[in-house]
Amino acid sequence: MSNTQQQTAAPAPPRGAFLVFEGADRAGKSTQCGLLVEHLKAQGVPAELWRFPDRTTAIGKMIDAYLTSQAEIDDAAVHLLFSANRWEKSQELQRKLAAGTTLVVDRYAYSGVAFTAAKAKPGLDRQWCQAPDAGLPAPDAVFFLSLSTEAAAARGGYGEERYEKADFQKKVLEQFQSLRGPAWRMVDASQSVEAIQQQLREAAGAVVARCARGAPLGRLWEGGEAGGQPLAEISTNTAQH
Ligand code: DGP
Repeated sequence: MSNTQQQTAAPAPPRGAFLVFEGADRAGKSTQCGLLVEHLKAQGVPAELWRFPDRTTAIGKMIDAYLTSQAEIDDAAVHLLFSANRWEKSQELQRKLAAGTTLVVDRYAYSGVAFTAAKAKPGLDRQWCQAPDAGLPAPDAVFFLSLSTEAAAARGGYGEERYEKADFQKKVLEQFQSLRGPAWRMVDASQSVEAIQQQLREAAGAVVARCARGAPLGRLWEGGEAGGQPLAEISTNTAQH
């Protein structure tokens, strides 16, 4: 970069943080997301809770019909619907972040890849599964709530929806493992709600502060695919993205 370019480069504007929660069903994502949003608001950080799939849109209603087994949709087609559901919200998502709102998002494109790849259908490999989400805003942090299928089942069993079966959830967990990237923070979800929330608050606070200083928003899948660390390790290394 030349001297002139260095002098004219404007500092990146402050923005909200894009925090994604992932994990298998029953890991406690919704509870932790809700608690984190309330905490951030109480701290004076503008924050909203989002979730994918967003079942309120026209595309989301098709996804809901599929998940509740009221509709059968081809595996490739439904994969593209889940991705389209994220794309249709992406402009609003970026506007909110730019306006300084932190978004706590329950599931994102990682679920998209893991759930379809776990079906192990010919032609629907990892690369194919990732392609439709390429270019979406990348989260500043992915909090992965890690819980064994056995522990999840012990929490009262799975629900009625299409994917809520132990053997399938095991395959989904395997797929998630191979998606771990540098922005991931692994959280042991077998701990108490309070203990998990405390760790999340500390880790999220550091990410919110980094984004308030103007860290640039990335794009999927430009962040590399390796390097996720356990949450305990990142508390001494919060600058890592
Ligand atoms: P939830 O509302 O978080 O319980 O999610 C509904 C179900 O849909 C859950 O079993 C996970 C699954 N799911 C979430 N996102 C995607 C996606 O993008 N693709 C697929 N195939 N499944 C998804």
